[in-house]
Amino acid sequence: SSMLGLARVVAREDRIVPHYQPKISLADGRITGFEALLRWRHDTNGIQMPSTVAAAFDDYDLAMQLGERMLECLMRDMRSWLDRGVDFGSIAFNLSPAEFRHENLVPRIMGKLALAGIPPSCFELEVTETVFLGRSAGEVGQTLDAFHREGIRIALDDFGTGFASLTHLQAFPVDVIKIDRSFVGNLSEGSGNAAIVDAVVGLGQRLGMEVVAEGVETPEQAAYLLRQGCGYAQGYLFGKAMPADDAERLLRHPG
Ligand code: G
Ligand code: G
Ligand code: MN
Ligand code: NA
Repeated sequence: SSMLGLARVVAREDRIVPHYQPKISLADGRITGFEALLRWRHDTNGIQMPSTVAAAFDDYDLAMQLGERMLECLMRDMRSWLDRGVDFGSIAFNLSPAEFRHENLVPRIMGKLALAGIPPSCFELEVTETVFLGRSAGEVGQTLDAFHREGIRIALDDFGTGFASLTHLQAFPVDVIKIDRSFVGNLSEGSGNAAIVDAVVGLGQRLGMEVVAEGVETPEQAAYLLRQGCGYAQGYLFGKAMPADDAERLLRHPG
């Protein structure tokens, strides 16, 4: 399709411009890290969203190529920040199911971090429950355990929208639960979403996992989440995904 053709061009040429969305600690409003989100530069139309190449993430080779380019950009940005003493916390990378299936996933990523001299504690992987599709729990567990042993934190993304979530939380070394933004939209007391958010926050606390609420857009939502004991948040209230330079400026001059 033309979307795959476009993705091929994006992967081949030097067009990827990773954007970084701040993740903040609700207790003190401080930035604890960023989620890296794919963006690419169109010759005339400016910065493009990942939806323009979404089909590429279902194509094994293209997903690998885009992931590879993204990772190169992230290593470069993290190296530059470390060199200049910019404390960015940790950068979270979204791992596509295709990349997750790749045999050499763990050495591939650990090798890149080592080559760039990035401590594993500066890096986090976000996986959705789609990585479990068509694979045994054993296989998935081995990969996640291997990352974990290397000091890489694992976040379960879009939590609550997938399937068998509770099983996964117990069976795998999950450090972070990201509550999908569809549950954060309407948090008025007594709403169904509030019940779901409360339950997931409680689950995270009991299981010793960090909980991040996604898609926080209003101070009321942030206040509700803080009251319920949710530790971290992402969303337009705190910042959209932004280029590396803007992320650095935000770190130097918060608020
Ligand atoms: O960046 P939004 O602003 O539009 O992201 C849309 C979707 O694309 C999200 O589900 C997000 O997880 C996914 N996405 C964004 N960047 C990446 C990436 O680098 N790799 C993968 N696999 N998915 C990404
Ligand atoms: O699926 P994943 O959680 O990786 O993707 C994050 C997506 O959510 C990106 O498309 C990002 O741009 C979007 N996003 C981040 N914060 C907000 C927000 O506060 N409101 C809305 N509507 N979307 C958001
Ligand atoms: Mn994500
Ligand atoms: Na998400």
